Amino acid sequence: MAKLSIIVPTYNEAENLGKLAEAIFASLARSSFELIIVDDNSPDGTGELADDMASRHGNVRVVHRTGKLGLGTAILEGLAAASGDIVGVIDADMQHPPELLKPMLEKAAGGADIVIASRYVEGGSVEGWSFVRKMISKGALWLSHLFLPQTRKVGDTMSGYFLFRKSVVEGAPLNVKDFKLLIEILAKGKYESVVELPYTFRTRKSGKSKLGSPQMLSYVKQLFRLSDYRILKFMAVGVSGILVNNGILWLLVSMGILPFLAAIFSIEASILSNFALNNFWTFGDRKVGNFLFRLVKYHGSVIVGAIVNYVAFVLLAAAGLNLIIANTVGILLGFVWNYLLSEIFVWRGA
Ligand SMILES: Nc1nc2c(ncn2[C@@H]2O[C@H](COP(=O)(O)OP(=O)(O)OP(=O)(O)O)[C@@H](O)[C@H]2O)c(=O)[nH]1
Ligand SMILES: [Mg+2]
Repeated sequence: MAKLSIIVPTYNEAENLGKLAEAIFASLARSSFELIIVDDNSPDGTGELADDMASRHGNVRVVHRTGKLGLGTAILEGLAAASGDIVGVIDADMQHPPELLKPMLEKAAGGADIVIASRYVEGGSVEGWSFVRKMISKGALWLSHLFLPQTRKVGDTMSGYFLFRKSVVEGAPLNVKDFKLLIEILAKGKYESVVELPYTFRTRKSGKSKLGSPQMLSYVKQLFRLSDYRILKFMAVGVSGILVNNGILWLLVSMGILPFLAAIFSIEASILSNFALNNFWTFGDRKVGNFLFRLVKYHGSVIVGAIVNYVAFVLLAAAGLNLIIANTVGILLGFVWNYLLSEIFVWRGA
């Protein structure tokens, strides 16, 4: 069987590490594996405890770092030290059941490129989380699916407990100043099959959690970066559309064309320019379906907003408002309409 390198990042886990190691040894008794503990100079003596374990077991190694440099880079240092063909990551605090390692390793040995211990597939769950923490986790999961289509088939993209073939990440530039390595691997790795095994994420029994709002911010930054800043591009295109719409309206009216005719052309021009920019820039990496069909679909998705824009413009202009102001109000109303339609019609909840 292929060799497994298990990376355990630790910061102040002295109360947990012994138990964890014992459980891992029990679960993998008949497999070839090494345990790599990456400790960030924990004040509670986790590092010394790890050294002691390494002196008693030939397959335990310790990477000492100078201070609390973060979970993401700790795992990467463990990865650099790993000699196995399959690499695993597990938390030290017993929230990840070590007995699942055996079935996970079997899946990997059976050909899966990535094996994820998952809270969000049939049979998985979380224990003792507040409503707010559940919502944050679900929201974060939803964001990863929204931004990174490669992750959409994965139920628990935020898992910190997973195995992968080392070949999956060979040549992939893993940039984990941010902290969710699995998402980085799903976005940049080379893999075909991903398997998820359910587990229950237990409450922490000893030690303290190290998570807070800086991690959430760095997660959002990670998604922005991995999605090639798509949402920001989309917003920039929206702003450019306002300029195109108003610019062409102004041009046509100053050439003597009647405003209610000019607005039709200016609105259509902004739809076309938004489409072109989104097609070749925002979504330039996605060539799905035929160009003309995409153009038709885009019109379908913005047509009602465009009509709202037009009607508002005609009414406000007829009431004597400055044409550019009338049109800008129309554009914003069209946007609000599109949003409301999505909220209460397209994605209406139960
Ligand atoms: N080396 C290293 N390990 C870290 C660092 N931060 C966290 N860890 C370890 O990473 C694992 C996960 O951290 P936790 O604080 O348990 O995060 P969590 O499980 O999402 O949060 P809780 O549910 O509150 O436990 C644990 O094994 C920690 O000891 C760090 O800066 N450096
Ligand atoms: Mg934890």
